[in-house]
Amino acid sequence: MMNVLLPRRTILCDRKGLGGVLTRLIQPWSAAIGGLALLAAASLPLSLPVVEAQAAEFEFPVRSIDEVAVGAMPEITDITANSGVLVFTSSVPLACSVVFGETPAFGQVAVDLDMDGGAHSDHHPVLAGLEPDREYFYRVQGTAADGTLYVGEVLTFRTPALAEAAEVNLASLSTGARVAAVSSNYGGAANDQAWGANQALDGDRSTAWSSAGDGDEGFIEIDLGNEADIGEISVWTRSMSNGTAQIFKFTVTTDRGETFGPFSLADARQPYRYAINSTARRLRLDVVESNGGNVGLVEFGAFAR
Ligand SMILES: [Ca+2]
Repeated sequence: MMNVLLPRRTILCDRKGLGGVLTRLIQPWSAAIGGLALLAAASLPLSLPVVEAQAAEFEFPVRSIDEVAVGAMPEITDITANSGVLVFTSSVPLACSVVFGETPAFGQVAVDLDMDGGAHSDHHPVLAGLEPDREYFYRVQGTAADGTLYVGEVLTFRTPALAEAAEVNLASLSTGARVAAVSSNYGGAANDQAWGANQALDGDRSTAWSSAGDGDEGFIEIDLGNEADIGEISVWTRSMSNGTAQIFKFTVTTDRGETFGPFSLADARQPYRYAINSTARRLRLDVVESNGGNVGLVEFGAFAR
């Protein structure tokens, strides 16, 4: 890798090909830095004001990476909770890097593992050490053998959350559960209509089962489709801004006749989980205490032990 000795003074570079000439400021440097470090150093915001170029011996061209993208723009693929891979094919061999981080100031750089100190055309640097469920900013940069620096736009991607998702909700419509009985649905709706009981099993926080004014008489019975060893249930009560429809206490009874609870619900903001440790095919939730009205559930869940 060739080191570049840069003097302690302002260095300016033209950035053409990204919608006109944008001159960016890189300063000050006093030590020999490697080409990759230079790439990282070039990760200054692209929105700096245009200033006049000087020090011709230190000017170098900066162009859009669009100009060397073959067919598809660089993109992050195979994103897991902890890593991602940049896939990019360039028409010009490049020493390629990706600067990335949780802010547009980046802070980390990934390079091709198979770079072998040279420029090439098939790039797949791994962005490692990511945190789950975070947004990341990144920019692709590559240096060609003639010194041209190709730079992409600042883009973002998001890592998924860690796999709580691996836990199967046995009381979900998507896993074969169904509503066996319900005290009522608001407006006489069928179970699969708005406010119908299915909406407590649909995995959607924007929908809810609402009874038709059942208050403390409200209940819902769920058939899991198969007998299962159940460790916990989760209950998310609905509520209304007029101070009704919220369940405060409930019991759960299995088709084997075991009753658990009463359990208390702290609020209507989220689901709460309760251990029942039982074997059952059907689970019936009975409201024990509420503030009356159209009680119901945003979601109900059951999880294997
Ligand atoms: Ca729902």
